[in-house]
Amino acid sequence: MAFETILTETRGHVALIRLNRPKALNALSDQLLTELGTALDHFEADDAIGCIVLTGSEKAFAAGADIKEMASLDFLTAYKNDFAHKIDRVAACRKPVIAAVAGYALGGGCELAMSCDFILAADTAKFGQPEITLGIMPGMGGTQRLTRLIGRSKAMEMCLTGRMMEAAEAERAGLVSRILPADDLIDEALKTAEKIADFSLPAVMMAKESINRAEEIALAEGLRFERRLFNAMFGTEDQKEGMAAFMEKRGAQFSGR
Ligand code: CO8
Repeated sequence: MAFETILTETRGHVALIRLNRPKALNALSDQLLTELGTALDHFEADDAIGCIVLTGSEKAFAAGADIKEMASLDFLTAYKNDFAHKIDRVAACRKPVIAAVAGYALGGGCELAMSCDFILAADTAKFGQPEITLGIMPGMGGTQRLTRLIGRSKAMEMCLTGRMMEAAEAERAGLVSRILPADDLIDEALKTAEKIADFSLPAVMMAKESINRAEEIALAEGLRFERRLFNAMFGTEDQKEGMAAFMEKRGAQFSGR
């Protein structure tokens, strides 16, 4: 696949997507979000891929939506084109997507990272929702996902002041799952992704789907949803293989069936 604003590669069963607009600190242009969506379509459809890592550069995961592109937008164009909806493709990906964040993850960049399934952060990572300093508010999930992840008080403070959060605070607050030395970020993210990709793909996809449901519905319905997916697992060859391997004291070889 040839893209202008992202780079893609595969390593075994893992796909690595790198945001690549270095001169603009990976600002999320319309083209970048379109290309990202196309890459996700491709990797989601590729049976050989079990997990996707999304990353940026050492300096910036992404410094937000492209301000230069947005500056002259009028209401009707913004409303009709609904540029922000393109980020929905990330959360809609049925395979796991890990955000590997180094440097700035600001505005739409923070929102993009939060659209992934979890965030591995370099010790250099800085998260923020600085839209308020531009005379706007978050528009790609910042007021919603950030609030669910770190709670109302911190989300409110970050969105109302635009202050940045360092990696350590982000981990304490529950925004990121782990902090890694910057030099190890990509290797560790790929290792984590390989581990996930080696498991049963249907089990991974259903676990992801079920956890995502937890954010949308009440507990009793969520538990019923989980139970239905759990019972469905007994229709897979991978369940037979996983449990047989345990009893035979050997490693499981999952086929994704
Ligand atoms: N958009 C466009 N260009 C950018 C962006 C951006 N978000 N961020 C950085 N750049 C560009 C700079 O303009 C500069 O380009 P040039 O060399 O041509 O002037 C280049 O990247 C390097 O940036 P700096 O020189 O500013 O680098 P510094 O190291 O001095 O500063 C910062 C780094 C602190 C990250 C600084 O660049 C900054 O504050 N950037 C803007 C951060 C921001 O406000 N992000 C929020 C954007 S709004 C948003 O994301 C809304 C999401 C909802 C969208 C809904 C769509 C309709």
